[in-house]
Amino acid sequence: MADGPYTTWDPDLGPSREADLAAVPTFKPYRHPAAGWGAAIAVGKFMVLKEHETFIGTKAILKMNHQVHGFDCPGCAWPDATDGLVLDVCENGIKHVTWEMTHKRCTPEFFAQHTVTELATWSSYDLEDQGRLTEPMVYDPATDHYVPISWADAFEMVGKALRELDDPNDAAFYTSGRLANEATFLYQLMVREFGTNNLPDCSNMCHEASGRALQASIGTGKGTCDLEDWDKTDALFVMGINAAANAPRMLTALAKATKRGAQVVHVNPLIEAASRDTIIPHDFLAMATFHPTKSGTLNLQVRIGGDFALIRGMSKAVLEEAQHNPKALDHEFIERYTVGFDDYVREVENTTWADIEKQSGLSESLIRKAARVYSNADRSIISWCLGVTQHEHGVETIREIVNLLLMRGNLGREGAGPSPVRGHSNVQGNRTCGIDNNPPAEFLDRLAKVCQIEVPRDNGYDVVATIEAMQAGKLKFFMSMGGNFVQAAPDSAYTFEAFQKTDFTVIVSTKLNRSHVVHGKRALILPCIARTEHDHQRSGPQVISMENGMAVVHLSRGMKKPASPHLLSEPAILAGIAKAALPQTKTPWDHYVENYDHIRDTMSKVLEGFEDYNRRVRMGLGFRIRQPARELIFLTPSQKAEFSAATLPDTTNPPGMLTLATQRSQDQWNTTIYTNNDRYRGVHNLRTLIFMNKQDMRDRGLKEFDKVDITSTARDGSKRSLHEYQVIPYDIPVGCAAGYMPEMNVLCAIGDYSTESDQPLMKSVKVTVTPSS
Ligand SMILES: Nc1nc2c(c(=O)[nH]1)N[C@H]1C(S)=C(S)[C@@H](COP(=O)(O)OP(=O)(O)OC[C@H]3O[C@@H](n4cnc5c(=O)[nH]c(N)nc54)[C@H](O)[C@@H]3O)O[C@H]1N2
Ligand SMILES: Nc1nc2c(c(=O)[nH]1)N[C@H]1C(S)=C(S)[C@@H](COP(=O)(O)OP(=O)(O)OC[C@H]3O[C@@H](n4cnc5c(=O)[nH]c(N)nc54)[C@H](O)[C@@H]3O)O[C@H]1N2
Ligand SMILES: [Mo]
Repeated sequence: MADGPYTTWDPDLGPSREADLAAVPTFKPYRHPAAGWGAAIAVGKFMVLKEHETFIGTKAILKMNHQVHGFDCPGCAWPDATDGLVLDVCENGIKHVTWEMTHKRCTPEFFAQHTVTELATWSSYDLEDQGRLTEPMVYDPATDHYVPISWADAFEMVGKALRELDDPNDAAFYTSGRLANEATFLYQLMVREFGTNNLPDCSNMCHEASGRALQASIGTGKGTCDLEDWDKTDALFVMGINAAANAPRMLTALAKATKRGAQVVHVNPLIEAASRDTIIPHDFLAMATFHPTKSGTLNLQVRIGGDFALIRGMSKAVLEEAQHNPKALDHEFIERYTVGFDDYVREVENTTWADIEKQSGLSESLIRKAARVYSNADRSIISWCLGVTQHEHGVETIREIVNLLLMRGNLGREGAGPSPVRGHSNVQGNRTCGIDNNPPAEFLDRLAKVCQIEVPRDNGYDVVATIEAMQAGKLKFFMSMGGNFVQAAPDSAYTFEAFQKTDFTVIVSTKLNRSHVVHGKRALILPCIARTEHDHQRSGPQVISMENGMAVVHLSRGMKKPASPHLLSEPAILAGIAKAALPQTKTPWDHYVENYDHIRDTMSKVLEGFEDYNRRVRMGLGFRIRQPARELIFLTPSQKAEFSAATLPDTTNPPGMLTLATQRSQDQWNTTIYTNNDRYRGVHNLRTLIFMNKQDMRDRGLKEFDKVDITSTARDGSKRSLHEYQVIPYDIPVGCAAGYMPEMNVLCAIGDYSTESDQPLMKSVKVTVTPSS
């Protein structure tokens, strides 16, 4: 098969290395505890050297995640501590806030100095390093520059473009998971009133599999656990999460668990830093005495894609134990609350240990050991993130996780249940508040009734379908609330080309990124107030709210003067666009923006679980959205929790190939790259790398830091390549490899998404690795 046509982009996205000649790549396996002083020093360096923001940073950090007066950390969706911890922050969050509060400004003067063609050659780091965007800008094709435009003209430009479309489905509206609930609700209202469900979002690449699996198994698309459950469980399984880097505040929960004698089992092809020990960052005594606490009791180094087999093996061991131990299963629970158990048992019995070992890459004895941990625990939680979801069989794997939990009644009681770890700080709230390209009919009915609009009923485009529609010339208009669509999406070169075919791209954002410099024929950059900043409207200062990864809805209050006097809030931008696009609208857009309580009043009528929203969200820690499955009410067709009975799939590699997982370094936030370091994996000054097992290196005649070309083969046979990546020998199973998103998105073929979840297969790219010529 010939090379595919879209193989031309070889990105190096971190800080330019030429700028610092001393910055030679180094690698030395990391052996220290996670968090602790390493993190504190990293934060200090970041704030002082990079952003010169020590003072602002410190003040802001004291307000971050503060139970009553603070703003919600924009870093991730991990819930805030509920046990009176005043300073529940982490390295990530501090970097994230400092990044947002930078003193640097990306002004019209900057845009006057650089053509967009030139900016497109810059690294992602250099683009964002220009600082906060200050004014609305429009692309001028005559000069190839972005030039200032007034808000009124920008709104009219968008409104006119939307009014002139033949079909509302010729437009798509993307959301990245930071958008607060209030803006989210206005956004989907505008889009649906306009007439489409084309609402792709970052969840399409993230936890779509979790939502679909949990919906099918237990009738709610969310996990059932909260932080108190994490604090009470006896066995905690952490699958496919790089906790120290991506959800650092989870380290505290893991350390607390081992301290009280709970088991913490890590399932990951890589031995990540969180699986060993941590110095709890806000335990001052531990910090002062360098005292580490264990954050893991067992490591299971599965093959990439081997999680289904591991869980199947654990189920098999539990069922075998049940033959002589009546307590191994919770018969009463199975009988009362579930259906499909017998079919599941048959399927498990039909799965051989040989297949389980082959597919998981783990020995039967190790799997039995994990099963004993599970069986010996009264209460178990299984949590997971992208290592489980971004696979062809993500949905079936999560359903298998639920099967295992159901067998021992680990649902609907304290300290037990499924617990997906969400990414962006409000990604779960986005879905709750209506960002869904396949919206449930009941939601649309209520929206139509309360807001008195006609709603579109056809399903809309997700991320991949949006890109395909762009390529086909069908998508004329693209708008994005936050995020970095072109850089986060799979198949970079293909996606760039698709994006550039679009007539008009409108990006609401805080900093310059790739989605502004790879752009549609017409393009607008609309800069907004960030979460850390005051949002003042006609009725006075406003508060906004988010839902964390454990379904708690809580307030966030910005504290800093906005980065520029020309910025508008996200609700104000949406209202401006809505009024211009919908001349007949009866929706009271100005009334909504004047006081966000008005938005919440409407939301409380449309969204289940949001009754009395304005009052409840102002109570101390906010409120938890009711989770029927937690109360053993199952909104499934059978009204019970449903066992699935999938056949164990074959996920082994084609001969000569490796399975590559594309993931984050410790020092990046999705497409935002802070440095070229990955402290917890011992790598410095290098992102264009591939982690490989030494055996796989020997087979290919490769040594540490050797340069290689990586070529992926898609399901349709097309190939994509990256060149001159450097090899790092790593403790990872034979046949598996890992490297960084978003550089490696070049290798993710657009057509390679899961048939179960529609998620791009970002953790199982089939590649060959050869020495660079
Ligand atoms: N610092 C930082 N924090 C973040 C983010 C960030 O970019 N930077 N992003 C946020 C977002 S949006 C999200 S969704 C989350 C993502 O959080 P994670 O899911 O932790 O993200 P990844 O870095 O993609 O890492 C996935 C983990 O899965 C493992 N893995 C890969 N393949 C497999 C597999 O087949 N099975 C198993 N069991 N494990 C596997 C990898 O070794 C890695 O540890 O983090 C959020 N928090
Ligand atoms: N290969 C590969 N690709 C992946 C993944 C992977 O694991 N592997 N992970 C996927 C996942 S889980 C996700 S979530 C996506 C991430 O995809 P996105 O959410 O689209 O990307 P981010 O990098 O988080 O977006 C960063 C930009 O958001 C803007 N921004 C920041 N704060 C605000 C704000 O308050 N308001 C507004 N309007 N804009 C703001 C800034 O301009 C910044 O440049 O990437 C996906 N892509
Ligand atoms: Mo994500």
